[in-house]
Amino acid sequence: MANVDQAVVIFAVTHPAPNLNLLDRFLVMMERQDIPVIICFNKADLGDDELMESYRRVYEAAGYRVQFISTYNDRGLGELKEILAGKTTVLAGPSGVGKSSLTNCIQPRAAMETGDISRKIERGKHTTRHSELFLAGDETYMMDTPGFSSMYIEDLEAQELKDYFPEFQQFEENCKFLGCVHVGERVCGVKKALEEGKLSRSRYDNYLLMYEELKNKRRY
Ligand SMILES: Nc1nc2c(ncn2[C@@H]2O[C@H](COP(=O)(O)OP(=O)(O)OP(=O)(O)O)[C@@H](O)[C@H]2O)c(=O)[nH]1
Ligand SMILES: [Mg+2]
Ligand SMILES: [Zn+2]
Repeated sequence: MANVDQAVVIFAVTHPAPNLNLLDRFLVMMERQDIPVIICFNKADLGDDELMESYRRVYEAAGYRVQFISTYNDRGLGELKEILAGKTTVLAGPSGVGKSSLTNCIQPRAAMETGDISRKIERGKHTTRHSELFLAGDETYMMDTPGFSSMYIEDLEAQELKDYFPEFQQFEENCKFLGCVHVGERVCGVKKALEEGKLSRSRYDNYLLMYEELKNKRRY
């Protein structure tokens, strides 16, 4: 992803339901490459307000900008255009969330093919097969990409993972041990914050899953 200024990661609020584990993995990848991320939930026309607010709370608390959009009723598209203006942005996300639909909304000449999601398994059908870059305004470029369905974090020591969860940092001064990984340590500021509801449970649980995965990988 050379020469990219930022990534807009797109998930659907529903159809397909967002896989927050996949989102958190993507965020770690981008944090590692120092690429700013805007989190965009599409299909807001189908979304339940309470659910959408819960997503907003989790990710704004983690320090990310969260935008709700709909390519069907144009909700949030004006703000998204402002986010894109003057930058080169990669649109990333799982299949079927509306990346190509959004590309067509912003640059109708893109004429990207879009595809229904499978009703039965609620998954996209990998309609877009190659990444394509489009001019979307003055010095503004956007790249539509194929949907991803998994994300492997490589070449990372388990104990470094915490550095890519930006919201942990503010609580680390309350950790007793230097290099605390916030897993089994006694007197841990991050776990305390979690218990006090100052940190999102889903973010922390996904941290733990990734941590265990990275730790086990080292044994091979
Ligand atoms: N309800 C609703 N459906 C949408 C919206 N935007 C896109 N869709 C539908 O979602 C389906 C998938 O859209 P695409 O644009 O092909 O999704 P994609 O992310 O490009 O998928 P891949 O190319 O497979 O990665 C299509 O049936 C679209 O019509 C929206 O805002 N609301
Ligand atoms: Mg597509
Ligand atoms: Zn700790």
